[in-house]
Amino acid sequence: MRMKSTALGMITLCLAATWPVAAPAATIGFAQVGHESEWRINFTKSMVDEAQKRGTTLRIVDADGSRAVQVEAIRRFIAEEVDAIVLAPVVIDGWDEVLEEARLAGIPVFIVDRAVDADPKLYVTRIAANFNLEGKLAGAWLAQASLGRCAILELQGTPGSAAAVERKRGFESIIEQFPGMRIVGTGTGHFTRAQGQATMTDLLVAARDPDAICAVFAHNDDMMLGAIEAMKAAGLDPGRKPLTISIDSVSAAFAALRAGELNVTIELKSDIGGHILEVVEGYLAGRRDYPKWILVPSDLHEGAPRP
Ligand code: GYE
Repeated sequence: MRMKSTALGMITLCLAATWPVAAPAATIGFAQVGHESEWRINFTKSMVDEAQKRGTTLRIVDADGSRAVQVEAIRRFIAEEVDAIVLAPVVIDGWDEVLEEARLAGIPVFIVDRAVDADPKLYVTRIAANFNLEGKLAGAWLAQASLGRCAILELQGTPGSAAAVERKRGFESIIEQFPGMRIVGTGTGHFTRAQGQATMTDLLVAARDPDAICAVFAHNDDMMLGAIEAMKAAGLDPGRKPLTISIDSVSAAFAALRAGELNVTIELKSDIGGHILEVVEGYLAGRRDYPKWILVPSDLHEGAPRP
């Protein structure tokens, strides 16, 4: 009896040594920002679909816009000994301590979408679009459409988030080249439709002459869709005056483009789950030559056909 089981054990060992053995499916913890916009919901879905396709176990925490919840989620992922952590951070700052904890536990971290200001040694890479370029594209479109003369209202995304900071910076870097272009009112709409509408209502009340507003720039489509309602309620004709520019290219924005209420939306791909998991699993399989920023390219969509 004993002899038999030893022989069997040896056979098993031999097989393991000579046949390629499939790597066990990875378990990945994903700390997601929340569900504030159509873009975000599409992004979460693309992660779920892609994980399913690959047989990857994905544990998702929806932080509902809270950094504290994300920090707690990362600590839980570390305690659960996941193979990798994917962090889509709400805001830029406040990550060093928890990322150092992940490093000490030997768990690689991948930053996706918004950026962090943590020491780059604490994460493998960041997979994201160029938010600054998106702001510049929006500013350049408006400079041409208004011939460099425009009083602008701006709806900003979540304060302290890389998407809001960089889109504002990129947009301003273009309009400050034109003495006739100016942001005359600005406020945050936290990337949501409801707050975009509320903030635009306030900005229009505060504007000395709402009819003189030449354009509205919103850091995402959802806020713009809310703002369009506020503009209409104030008797304005969005898409004609003011001109309307936003970012994301979600399906509801295309409907607004077709209705002539939105002039332009800068595309930010949300189906990036495949791209992200490809990198994470490549790393887990031993690949180490990733740059610190893997760029997701932007694109531009206009409302009206060119003459
Ligand atoms: O534009 C917005 C979302 O971080 C780039 O977050 C992302 C932004 C996106 O809620 O719709």
